Amino acid sequence: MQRGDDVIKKEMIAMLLAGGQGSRLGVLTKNVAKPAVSFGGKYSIIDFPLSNCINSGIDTVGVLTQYQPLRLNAHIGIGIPWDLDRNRGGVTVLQPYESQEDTGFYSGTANAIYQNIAYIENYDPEYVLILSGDHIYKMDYEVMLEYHKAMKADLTIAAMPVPMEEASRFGITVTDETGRIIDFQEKPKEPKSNLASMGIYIFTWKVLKDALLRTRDVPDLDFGKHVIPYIFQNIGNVFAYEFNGYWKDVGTLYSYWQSNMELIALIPEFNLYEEYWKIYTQTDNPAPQFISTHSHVERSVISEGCEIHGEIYNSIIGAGVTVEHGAVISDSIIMANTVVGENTHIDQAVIAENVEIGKDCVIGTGEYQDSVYDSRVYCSDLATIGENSLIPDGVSI
Ligand code: ADQ
Ligand code: ADP
Repeated sequence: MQRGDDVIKKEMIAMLLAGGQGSRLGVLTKNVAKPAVSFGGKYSIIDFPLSNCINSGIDTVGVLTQYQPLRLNAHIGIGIPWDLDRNRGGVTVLQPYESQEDTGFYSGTANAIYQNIAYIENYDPEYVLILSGDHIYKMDYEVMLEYHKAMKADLTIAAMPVPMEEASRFGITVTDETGRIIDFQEKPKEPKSNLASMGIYIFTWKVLKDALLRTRDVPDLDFGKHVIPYIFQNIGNVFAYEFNGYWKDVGTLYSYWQSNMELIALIPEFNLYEEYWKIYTQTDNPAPQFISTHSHVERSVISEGCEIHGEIYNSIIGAGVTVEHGAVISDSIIMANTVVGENTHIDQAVIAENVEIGKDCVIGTGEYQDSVYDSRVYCSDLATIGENSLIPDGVSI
C-alpha cells in the first residue's frame, strides 16, 4: 500500500451506520434521521454509540448518513460533547456523493462502507468496528477487541440471546463451545438458535476490504445478507462475542417507547446515572425547570427549561416543554419545546418537538389508570404526533 504523509495510523476506527430510512418510526422520522430522534428527554439515539466509542477509547468515528441529515449534522457538529473534535480522527459525517462509479446513494449497509474505503485507509487501521445508529446500550468495545484478538478472529459479531419467538427478526448465530460461529442465518424463517447478532461487528480490516471488493457488484450490498455469509463461507474464522447487558434496537415505535419507559421503571434496567460510563450529548444550555404549586409529578424524567403546572405520571418530558394547568400526562414521551394546553389528557403517546396542543384534547386513551407499563400490559396503539404540528382545542386522537 502506498502511504502518504497524511496517513494517521489507528489500531481501530468505528464506522457508524446511520443511513437507513427509519420508516418504521413513522412521523418521528419524516424530517429527521432516526439516529437524531430524541431519547430519554435530553439525548438523541446516536449519543449512545458515540458515547460508547469515546468511553472505549475509540477516537475516530465515521458516521454514514443519507436521509434527512440536517438535524443529525447539527447535533454532531464538530463532536465537542463526545470529545471527538480532533484534528486527527474525531467524528466525520460521511454522506454519499456522486462519482463515476457510484450513484450518490448508499444502497445497503456494506455498500456504504465500500464507498468509504478511502476514508478508512486514511487511518491504516488493523480493525474496523461497525456500529448501528439506532441501538440503546452501553458496551466497552475495547473488551470486544481483546476477544477478537484472543480468538485470532477475522470477524467478531456481538451477540445476545433473545426470546425464540423474536429470533427471526435478527441475524442468528449458531456457535460451538469455543464461541466459533458454525452457522449464520440472516433473519431466518426457522431460526436454528436464539443467539442474535446485535449488528455490531469487529472486522480485521484487510479481510473486510477484500470481501467488499469481491462482493461489490451485489445489488444493495448488505452485511447481514451478503458480506457476513461471504466471509463465513469463504474464510470461516468468525466468532460470537456474547453480551449480556441491556441492549435495545429502537427501530420500531413500540420498542422506542418501551425503551424510554424502561428508563423510569422502578428498577431501571438501563441507568443513565452511572458516573463511570457517561452518556454525552449536545445541549444549548436552557434555563432550569420550573414545577408550580398545583402540579404533581411522579416517576418521570423532566428536562431543563420545562414549565410544569399539570400532572405527569411515568413520562419522559424533553427540554422546554410547557404543561398547562389541569393537563394530565401519563406513560408518554413529550419531546422538546412542545406545549400541552389546559385540561388536555395524554396517555400512551409519543409527541415530537415543537407541537402545540390546545385545551381539552384527549390524546391516546387519555385515561390515567395505574401505569400501563408496570403491569407490562400494553393495551392500545401508541398515539403519535409529528414535529411542528398544531392540534386545535377539544380534539381527540
Ligand atoms: P437490521 O436491524 O434490519 O439488521 P439494517 O436495516 O441493516 O438493520 O440497519 C442497520 C443500521 O444500518 C441502521 O442503523 C441503519 O440506519 C443503517 N443503514 C441501513 N441502510 C443503510 C445504508 N444504505 N447506508 C447506511 N446506513 C444504513 C441488522 C443485521 C442483523 C442484526 C440486526 C440487529 O443485519 O443481522 O440482527 O441488525 O439490530
Ligand atoms: P426502517 O426499517 O425502519 O425503515 P432502518 O434504518 O432499519 O429503518 O433501515 C432502512 C431500510 O431502508 C433498510 O431496509 C435499508 O436497506 C433501506 N435503505 C437504506 N438505504 C436505502 C436507499 N438508498 N434506498 C433504498 N432503501 C434504502
